[in-house]
Amino acid sequence: MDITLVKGDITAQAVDAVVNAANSSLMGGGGVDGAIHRRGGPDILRACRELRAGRYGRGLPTGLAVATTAGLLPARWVIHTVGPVHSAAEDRSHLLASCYRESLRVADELEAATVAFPAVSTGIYGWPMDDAARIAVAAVRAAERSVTSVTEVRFVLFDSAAYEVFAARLG
Ligand code: AR6
Repeated sequence: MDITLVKGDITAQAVDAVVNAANSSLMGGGGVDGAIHRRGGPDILRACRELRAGRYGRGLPTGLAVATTAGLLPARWVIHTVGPVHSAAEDRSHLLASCYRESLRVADELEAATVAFPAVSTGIYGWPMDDAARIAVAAVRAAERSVTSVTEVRFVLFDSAAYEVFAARLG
């Protein structure tokens, strides 16, 4: 499995699966979530509503992941995951690691080969970039042994500062 880095917009990635930094409601929001729903069109929200009417009636728990159509995005699926809000009082890093692990498990179930991740929890949810990069890289490397179909994990960083932090972590 290759781990690659791109500076840019996650909604422009031509991959099998794009990961969304969603919230439990699955009803959209700002940041990556807003961009994905804007560019992907109403089919994604429709699919999220069906999940809320069915299996995820109480919302998608933090650290888990679920797939929908990617609508008009140049991808086949959106995998929605809910990152933890950063807390100085409590160590929630296992939940952030779980977002990467669970998203890759869902991607593998779909037989996706290429998966693009944003830096989950580093925007509105306030996670410091360097710590988030450390957790993300470790979680993806740890998942490497259990995935069979995924051949590329692409971290898509929105700005140069985030890109440099991930590049340093990847070595
Ligand atoms: N492509 C790639 N990265 C992006 C993009 C983009 N188009 N837009 C923002 N980023 P965030 P979170 C970066 O806030 O912290 C939503 O309201 C951004 O600079 O999208 O997990 C949800 O509904 C940051 O580094 O996600 C939730 O309520 C990173 O992506 C909440 O925000 C993640 O920022 C989730 O917050």
